Amino acid sequence: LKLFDYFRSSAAYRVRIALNFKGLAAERAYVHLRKGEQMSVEYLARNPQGLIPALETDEHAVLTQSLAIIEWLEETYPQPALLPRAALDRARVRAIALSIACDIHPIDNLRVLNYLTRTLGVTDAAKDAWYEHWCTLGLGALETQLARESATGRFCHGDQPTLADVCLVPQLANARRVSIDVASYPTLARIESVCIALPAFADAAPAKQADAE
Ligand SMILES: N[C@@H](CCC(=O)N[C@@H](CS)C(=O)NCC(=O)O)C(=O)O
Repeated sequence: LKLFDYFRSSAAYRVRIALNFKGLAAERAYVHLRKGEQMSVEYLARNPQGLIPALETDEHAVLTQSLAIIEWLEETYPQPALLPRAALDRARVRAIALSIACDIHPIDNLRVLNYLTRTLGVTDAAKDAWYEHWCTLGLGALETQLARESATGRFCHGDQPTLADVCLVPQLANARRVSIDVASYPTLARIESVCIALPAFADAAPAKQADAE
């Protein structure tokens, strides 16, 4: 396995957690997003979207989209599992994961923020307000959901880590980077503290990566 990675990419961070959780080693190829390496001819040949992560399998298939990659890992290396067994439980876990991966993360992505400032000419302050608005809106809804649902346990779903936690922890790291007060989401912060005590999560943290700056 070879992961096309960037330490600060929260989508790649999800895949790093999943790989660690399943005890899988992956070679790394670093793609520096701030230097625009995701738009190099070489990388675009692998992923025409120009987004990190991508995972190259041992058979040289290139997988893209972090959740598709993690679902592939789950199907190929089922244990330990990141999805519960029952269909209703799986739907809840996927819904939490997708509320982050589809509704929070994409509109706060680097290329969106660059478009706001470089193309639409909004100020840095307005760009930061955009980020905070969408991030706090999404995290607030997730806090309400997780706080009131009995299916929430030590982790987002029950007492084992799932795909939902794999998405939550990197998104909270992103929120902190833009000075959002994570403590104001007590359920999310509590789950995060349980997750980061596990080596699979801790070792995937941006600061621990070989390309960290
Ligand atoms: N939905 C994609 C999102 C991938 C994504 O947006 N990756 C970001 C880093 S977290 C990226 O490569 N951004 C480059 C850019 O915005 O130019 C996934 O889950 O893999």
